[in-house]
Amino acid sequence: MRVQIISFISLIFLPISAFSNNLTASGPIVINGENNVVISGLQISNPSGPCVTIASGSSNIIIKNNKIGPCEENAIDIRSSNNITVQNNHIHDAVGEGVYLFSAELVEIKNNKFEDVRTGVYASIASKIKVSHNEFRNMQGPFPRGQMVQLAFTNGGGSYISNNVSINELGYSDPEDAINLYKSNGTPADPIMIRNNLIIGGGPSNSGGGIILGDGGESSYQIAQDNILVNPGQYGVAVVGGHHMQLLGNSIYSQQFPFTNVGLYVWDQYDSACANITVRNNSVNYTNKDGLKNAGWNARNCGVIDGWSSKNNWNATIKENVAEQHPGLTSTNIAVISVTASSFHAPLHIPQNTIDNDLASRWSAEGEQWIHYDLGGIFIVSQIDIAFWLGSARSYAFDIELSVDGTNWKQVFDGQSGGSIIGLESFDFTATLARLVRINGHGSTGSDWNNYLEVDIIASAPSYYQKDLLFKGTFE
Ligand SMILES: [Ca+2]
Ligand SMILES: [Ca+2]
Repeated sequence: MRVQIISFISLIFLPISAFSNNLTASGPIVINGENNVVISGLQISNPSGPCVTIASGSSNIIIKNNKIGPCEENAIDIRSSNNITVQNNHIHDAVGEGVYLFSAELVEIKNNKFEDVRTGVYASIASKIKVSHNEFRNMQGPFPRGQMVQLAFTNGGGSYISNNVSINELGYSDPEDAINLYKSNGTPADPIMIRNNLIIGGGPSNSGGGIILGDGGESSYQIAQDNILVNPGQYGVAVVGGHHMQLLGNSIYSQQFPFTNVGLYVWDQYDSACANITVRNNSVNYTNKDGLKNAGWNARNCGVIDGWSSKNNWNATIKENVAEQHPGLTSTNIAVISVTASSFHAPLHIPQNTIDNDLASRWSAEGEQWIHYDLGGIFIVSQIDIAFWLGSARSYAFDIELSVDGTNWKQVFDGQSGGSIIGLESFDFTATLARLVRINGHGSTGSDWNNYLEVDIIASAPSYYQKDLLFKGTFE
């Protein structure tokens, strides 16, 4: 096996963070016509081309537990190869695609984090492409790239795009469609399935949006089901050609933006013999660029659309937290994956004491201080319970901020505890999508110390959402 690895000898002179997880720095890796290769534990970058290349009939290749980027071309470039697994990598800062597939078969891409790449996953002339449980943040485009996932000329059964989270922040990204199926065909028994994806953010493209089926025509047997879209861009979910297409149970919300047009539409854009389209159980609340509700548009050139007028909620009252109204949500006390604080009273009163389910242990910090929780995935947070030291004698002042991305924070609570409660006291607020929770403590009526015995974050996630399967890299 010809794997090129450039090892740094002078580890001591490098930033500690780069090696805190025992990744070995590496230049580009090329696998050419080889079988049974595992690429693991590397920090791979390339200032002049792709980071990882798999080519020429390679088979049984596993790429896992790597940090890949920056890359001057595609982060992972796979051509004419099969049986590839790309799992639990942090793929970032690629001028090209995160994973590029050409003439590839049986590729499973799961549990990765993609960040600042041109397109997350792009496949052309491919089959059996499985993309699930990944996080995609800030696709950089530009047009015609910029998708979270695009499958082009991908045919046959065994392909799906499911349980992924896409976050595109306006001003930090240039996405096109989050998910685009171009001239691709599933089978009657095994359609190409786009299911249970959470898509947050889109624009400013005037053409890109959420999920598009049948792009380019010459398409069939595709299903978009139970996806949640919040401000996804120019449109939410669409069929633009082909036959045997289904849009089922999607929740689509957008506020007004300069680029918003319509929530859900069916239009044979390519004179593609469009037929057998089903649109059922979708909920839409979508505002166009003129400030008018524009939930759905049927161009009426795909024949009778099953369910169009009677089986959808075109006047849904769902809001930005469209996910909270999704079926199957149950709020529970979330097991956070990490807690940090701006300060603590060493050595005893550490931040971890707020999540040990022990009302005898506490976090204490003097003055204006914050404590910060990472939920390990995006949840719908609606309530936080806090037990305070001497909570029945003192009223504590604090505010709560939530964030999906660690950049944009939304204050959901600003107030005081009751001052008469022993044990956990509940603080409710509008259900809000969040991965990160920050409580800013402002002391109490007793002193300027913040003393929290226990903090329970009450949240829910869509029923399909499996936090354990989301990216768990320990790379940063
Ligand atoms: Ca607890
Ligand atoms: Ca405790």
